[in-house]
Amino acid sequence: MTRPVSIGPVPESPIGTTLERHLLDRQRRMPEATGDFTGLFQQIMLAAKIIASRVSKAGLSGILGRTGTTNIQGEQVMKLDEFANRTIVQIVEAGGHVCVMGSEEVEDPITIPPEYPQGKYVLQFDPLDGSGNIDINASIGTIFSIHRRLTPPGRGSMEDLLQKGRDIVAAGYVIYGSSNMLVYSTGDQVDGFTYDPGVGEFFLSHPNIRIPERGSIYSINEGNYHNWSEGTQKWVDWIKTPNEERKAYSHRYIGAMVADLHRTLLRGGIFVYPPDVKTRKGKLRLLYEASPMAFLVEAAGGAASDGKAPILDIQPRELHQRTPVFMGSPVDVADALRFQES
Ligand code: AHM
Ligand code: MG
Repeated sequence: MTRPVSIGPVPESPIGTTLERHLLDRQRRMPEATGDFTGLFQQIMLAAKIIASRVSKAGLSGILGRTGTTNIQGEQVMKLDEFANRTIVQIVEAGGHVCVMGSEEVEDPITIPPEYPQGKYVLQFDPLDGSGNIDINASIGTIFSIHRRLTPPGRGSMEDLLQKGRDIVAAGYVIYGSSNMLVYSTGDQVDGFTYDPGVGEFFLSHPNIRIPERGSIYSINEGNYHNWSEGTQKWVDWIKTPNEERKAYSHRYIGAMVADLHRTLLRGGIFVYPPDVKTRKGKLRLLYEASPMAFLVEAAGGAASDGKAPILDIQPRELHQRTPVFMGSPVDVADALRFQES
């Protein structure tokens, strides 16, 4: 007779909190919720998984793409940012939860085809931010924000898109890095979820992210030094010089806003894209880059300014409007802004 083999105590359930569960728990706590928001978010989550899968094969599609314009299935090889844009549009437009979308890749508002319902939300996104990093296999991301529509039921319009960041219902980003993460907020707190490719789910890994009061890293494209105002130049000279209160700050610049701000959220410090001294304009786009990130930074206890006012209070006038950006730990942002006044 064979003796039973002891397998020890039954292990605890390894199941963590999935993003799906997190959204449903939130929905249940709001009795007036219709499930529309959760539905839209689930579509964004699906798009993120599809984009992540394609991004992880980016080097491969480059090799295949070099031999001609078709891949081995005989399909056109699309640029990754175009692919990301189409993925989000096609999934969300059919979902029935939005009435109009705005994307960095598309000049005009993206309306919903008549065969689909017109929803009550407005989605704005940068499908693949930092796309210059694709070819060198460095981090890139997707940024998004959700507003309620302002116009009555029917087709959405530009008016729905030109809303302040302060009125965002939810914003987030997906970072495609050494692991893929989705970080989002509805304004009360910021939560981060890491993607487990084996399971195909995002799991809560960074609950309630709080940005440190002050960091030790500044992040700016210093190659533009000679295009900056004297105030910005003096601030950078000051921050990289040690004084009696602190060491010199370290400099880090990945060149993808999502990645630079992801580090800033977790470690503290400051990310800056200042105005050009001649044009007085910034590079980053207000509606689908600066505003969603400012919403997350403020929700995590940080500050986000265009140099004069909070980014979330800027009234947008154009879909692709640009703005200067000073974001991060509240003390570091306050220091940078003091130099802007000089
Ligand atoms: P993109 O959306 O076309 O990729 O451009 C935005 C990116 C940001 O992610 C990044 O912070 C910035 O542009 C980098 O610009 P620069 O190369 O001028 O430093
Ligand atoms: Mg971008």
